[in-house]
Amino acid sequence: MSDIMKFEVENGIGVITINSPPVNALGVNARRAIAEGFEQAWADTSVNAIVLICDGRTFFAGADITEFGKPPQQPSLPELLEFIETSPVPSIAAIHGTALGGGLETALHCHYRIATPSAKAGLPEVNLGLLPGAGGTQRLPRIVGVPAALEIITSGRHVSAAEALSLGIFDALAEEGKLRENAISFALKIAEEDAPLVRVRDRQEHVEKHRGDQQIFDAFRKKNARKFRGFEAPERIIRCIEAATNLPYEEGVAEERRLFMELHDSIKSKAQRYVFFAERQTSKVPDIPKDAPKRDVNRVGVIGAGTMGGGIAMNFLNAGLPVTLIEQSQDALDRGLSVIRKNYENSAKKGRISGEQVEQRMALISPSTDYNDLADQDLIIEAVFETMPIKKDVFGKVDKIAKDGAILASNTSYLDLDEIAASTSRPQDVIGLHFFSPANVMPLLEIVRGQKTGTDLINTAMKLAKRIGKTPVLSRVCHGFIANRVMTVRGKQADAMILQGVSPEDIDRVIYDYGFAMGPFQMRDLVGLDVIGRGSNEKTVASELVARDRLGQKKNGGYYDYDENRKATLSPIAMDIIRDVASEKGLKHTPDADAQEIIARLLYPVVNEGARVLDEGVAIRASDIDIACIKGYNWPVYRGGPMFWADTVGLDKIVSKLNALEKEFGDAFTPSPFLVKLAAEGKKLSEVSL
Ligand code: T1G
Repeated sequence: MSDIMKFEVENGIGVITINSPPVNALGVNARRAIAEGFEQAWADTSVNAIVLICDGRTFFAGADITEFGKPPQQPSLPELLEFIETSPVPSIAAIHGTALGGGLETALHCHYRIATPSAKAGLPEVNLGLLPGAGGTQRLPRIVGVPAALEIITSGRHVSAAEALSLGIFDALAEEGKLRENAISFALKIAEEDAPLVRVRDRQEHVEKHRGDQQIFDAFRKKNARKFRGFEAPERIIRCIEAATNLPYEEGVAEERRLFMELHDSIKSKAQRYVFFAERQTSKVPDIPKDAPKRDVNRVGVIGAGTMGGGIAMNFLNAGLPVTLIEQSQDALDRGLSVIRKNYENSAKKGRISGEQVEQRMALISPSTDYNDLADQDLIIEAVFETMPIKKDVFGKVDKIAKDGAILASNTSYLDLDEIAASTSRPQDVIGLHFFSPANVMPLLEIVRGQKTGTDLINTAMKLAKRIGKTPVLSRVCHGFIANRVMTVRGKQADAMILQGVSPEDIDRVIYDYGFAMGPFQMRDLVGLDVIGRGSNEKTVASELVARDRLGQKKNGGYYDYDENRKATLSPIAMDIIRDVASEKGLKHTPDADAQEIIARLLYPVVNEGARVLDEGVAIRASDIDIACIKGYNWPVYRGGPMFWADTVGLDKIVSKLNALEKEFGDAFTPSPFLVKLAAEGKKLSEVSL
């Protein structure tokens, strides 16, 4: 008898309850328990209908992702679902929380679905580089129709209960908190009606009307080509839905199985499944238990209402937290406030928030030019100019004003937090909260732990990150912390390569083809060369472009010239500057570099720097570095990040190439001894954890 399944009969309704924390994932024990429950229900002649429900936080949230890649255990999910669908009595799935992936597929093998108003449904397998592999691609179109199924399955989004009801995914809504009771009543009504049992698989009306219609699929592919670029799952999902439309169910589900296994065995899906767990590891700090003390944060102060300060403030406003926004002058404050308002109004125009929410959030701001207004804030974040004297001055002032126990945070992107902390009387209350621009958009939040930062502060910051919808990554103090430090080497090598005669266009194309949204030079033109090159005194191509007032897309072009449609063509002026700077530096021309060479020159040093970051204890695990690069620099998720990707390339191959590059170009390529050791021992870089 399974200890995670309870079977009870109430008024002739057999209630199967599964309780398999944390999310009732459909691991082998849950699958066997469900089978047992249905067998008990069918053996009980008093049972006229069956309710399948879960205890805990949610209905089945999908297959157990930890089982992927391991030897399959019977019954497989498809086998289980085919089994429960043979039910001779009506089966009703009672849904709360998030019925996702295999969880929703389980519900689609029941005759009916009832849910709480707060429940959500979805087939998010695409986020794992997979597709619904237990009939979801064949059944959802049979309920919601082809267009909606294409959008829901390729986006992987959660569908609200109200939308699910209107689409027919749910047949009824229960009262919040009365799911079990309402599901039993619903089952009683169904049993009394004694209507013929219709299986989802037998419903043809929604798919028949698109039979033979190739256009709907081709148009969908075309519309989403940019979004799907580099991913393998969306195209296979579309093919499954084509099969659902044009083939009998059995053939369609066989095609789904075949395409699922192709994805399951692919490196890109393994990378995305790795990222799924990696992003859930980042908030786990080995020396800080989850229940460690933390501080309450209900009021936030932000010093600096510029691009970063305004964006940072918006994160807290979005979470409903009041923000005291400090600037040096009323003009600067007004400018900052108008940018925040404009950002919100743009979101409202796009329908992301309502006009009322714009006003609610703006009303949470207390603008001020007086530091004394920070006296009762729980958390004070400075986002002032990135120079140590200014940071120290700000922290010195805040130290005198902030209440005891206030958290004093710096948004510095590379300065020494310990030195900043030392300018206060309370280094244990000082932490780095490094947001990535645009701060209200980019999901990465590097939490910088100083030598004296209190563990309760770390715990508080980890929970605060989740509260404001950020992915936290813990970093010790070093120049550039994690994401900027490892990704800066890519930029350095890109600069070196163009001075050795490799075209910026070739470099950008190779990096784009690897999966980044754009290459380093296109990115600089987009961000603005005056921003990129700020603070550097060295004569570089970028500084020369700025000197000629070529700031990138925003002014006169940069590495590229742009037509009225922003179509880029490599700029002859930039090429002249490159040749001038190269000849001044006396750099030798490198033979034409092919894509493989460009990838090695730009990305192997990133891997190498990541190994150093690990070896120095700056990051607590390799997968944190991957998450930092994915969430901070849009490293393609289907590559898994630099650490995971390095394992797919082979550490020994990377080390030997670095050795060769070191001989040719010097110590920028000297392999990290830690990387050399891992390669020699045949270990995986992505599995390194403190
Ligand atoms: N399998 C195994 N563990 C899972 C899991 C899953 N499907 N979902 C969550 N967990 C763990 C997670 O690692 C964490 O563990 C804990 O549960 C809480 O998760 C055949 C092939 C359900 C919305 O993709 O989207 O079905 O860190 O921190 O923020 O067609 O988890 O505590 O040890 O995310 O409240 C499809 C994935 C699978 C859903 C809850 N299903 N999960 O979010 O908590 S493939 C999914 C989520 C499939 C079939 C196919 C979220 C959540 P720990 P959490 P949360």
